[in-house]
Amino acid sequence: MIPITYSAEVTEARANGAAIVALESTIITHGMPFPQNIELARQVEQDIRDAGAVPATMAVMEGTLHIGLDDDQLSKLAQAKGVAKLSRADMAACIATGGTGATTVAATMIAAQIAGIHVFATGGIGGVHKGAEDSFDISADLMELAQTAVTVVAAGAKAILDVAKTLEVLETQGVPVIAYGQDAFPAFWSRGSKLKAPLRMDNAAQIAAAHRMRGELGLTGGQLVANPIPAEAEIPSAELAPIIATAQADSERAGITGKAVTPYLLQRIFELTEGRSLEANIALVRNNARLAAEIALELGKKA
Ligand code: PSU
Ligand code: MN
Repeated sequence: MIPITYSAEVTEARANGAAIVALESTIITHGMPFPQNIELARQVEQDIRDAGAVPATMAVMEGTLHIGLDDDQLSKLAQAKGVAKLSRADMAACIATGGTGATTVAATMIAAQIAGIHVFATGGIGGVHKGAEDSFDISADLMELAQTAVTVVAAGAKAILDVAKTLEVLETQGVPVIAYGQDAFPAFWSRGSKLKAPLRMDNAAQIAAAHRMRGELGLTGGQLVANPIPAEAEIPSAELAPIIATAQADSERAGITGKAVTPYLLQRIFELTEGRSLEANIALVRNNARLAAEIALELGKKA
């Protein structure tokens, strides 16, 4: 049996068949500094409630899988040191040994599926890292999208990744990549990019219908919705390119590998932009939460 706990509001939402949106916790523990991380975590949950759905932030705490955290738990996690970063490979061991860990996109999708939650909002997904032809560093998030039926709303992929290779792997793995309201695949801090997204949809109802149809066709896996950052929060990619290159070089020089790579790069970029990247990050996560709530509400309607 899985040691599992549902927050009070998620328990109520499940009983009433209300729309629920999953949220990850690695963005809180490894993606942003304190106290902005807890402020964002609370704000995003409230955005989801304001949009008429219920938030479920996922985490493993002392060996229990939490589907939804109360404010105390959220605040504890945001300030805890040495929290594990859980992907598909780590989740069972963490729960079985009574550990505490934050869920990445992959682990959050697994938790969502266990709880019967179909929609998940985050900032950026993991992907194929630059230089992956040597390092083989490809996030387990991509393979999770290929096998777990959750629609993930993100703002595209950060330029710390090789975005073209990331799109190729998603195509190979049969993951629909849907740009929201535009043709271009958004580049996280910027709305546009030179890359065209394979699919485009202009409203939440279409995304919900496509999610449902994949289930009817018996296709495993989820969908990636790439939602461009709001125009007023955008940072031009030319400004960030040299900063990302510096972060990358620092990471190599420091010999960072494995699951430490993404948190290291994110932290370096926050430092090098003196927090400017953080403001954009917050705006896009909130924007993704609102769209995810709309999709969850659409999925809740009788087809
Ligand atoms: N990209 C971001 N912010 C993040 C992450 C990625 O822009 O917080 C986190 C997510 O939790 C994602 C994880 O699932 O990093 C990917 O880590 P890795 O590349 O080690 O698979
Ligand atoms: Mn990796």
